[in-house]
Amino acid sequence: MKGTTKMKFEKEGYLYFPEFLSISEIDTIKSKLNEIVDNKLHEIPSAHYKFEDAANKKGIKMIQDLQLYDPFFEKILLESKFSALATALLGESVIGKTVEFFNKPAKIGKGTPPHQDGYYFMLDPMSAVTFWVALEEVDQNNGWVSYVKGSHLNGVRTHGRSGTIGFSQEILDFGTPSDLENEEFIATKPGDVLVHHALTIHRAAPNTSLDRSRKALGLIYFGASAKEDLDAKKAYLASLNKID
Ligand SMILES: O=C(O)CCC(=O)C(=O)O
Repeated sequence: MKGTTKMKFEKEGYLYFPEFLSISEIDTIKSKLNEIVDNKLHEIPSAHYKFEDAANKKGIKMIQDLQLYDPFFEKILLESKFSALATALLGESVIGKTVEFFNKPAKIGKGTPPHQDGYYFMLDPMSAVTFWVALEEVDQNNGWVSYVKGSHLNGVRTHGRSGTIGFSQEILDFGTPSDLENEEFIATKPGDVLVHHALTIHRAAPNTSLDRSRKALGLIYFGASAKEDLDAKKAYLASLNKID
């Protein structure tokens, strides 16, 4: 990675890498995911996957911790271009934390509320990055992702309940002139990759298209120096279980 790329990441809080993965790599990921969704969901604890239509268990929305259920995803997390890039971006060795599948089914896929991953991570120092891998064409109609440029430099904003399945927290005062002026929406093609710092504010639009899904893979890495506040995290997770 070039020094200027790292400087851009440090200044803006996110990067866009077109064609980071090949179409054949994307096809393999998609067929692995299809296999899990169609035939293996029952092997995964129900707390680790969610449907957009929860009442009718229709429209898979997300699967968490894929690395625990398939060695293919464990390998992508631990021995890949992603872990190498995370190391370069954070400037230290990294720990691969999780691989997630994010989908927004056509018509019903809800928007992802504005949030900072670091609010959930509870790390000190906040050394962590999230990759977002487009598995399909994504644009304004089916749930493109946006970032607020430079927002990682201003600490953690106040979050509260969002009411959105899978993304329970949102930034309560999101939408200030500065948020909106600095927000960039990014259209992506299969194989394109976005990466953001744990404090970068981001969200995604709903899928209002009639017949296109919006599939993506997320990968999270913590820097070796980042210490998790495990008690705070436990208390936070317990509070979520009580109210969600
Ligand atoms: O794909 C989405 O809708 C949200 C992704 C996200 O919030 C993330 O990658 O941190």
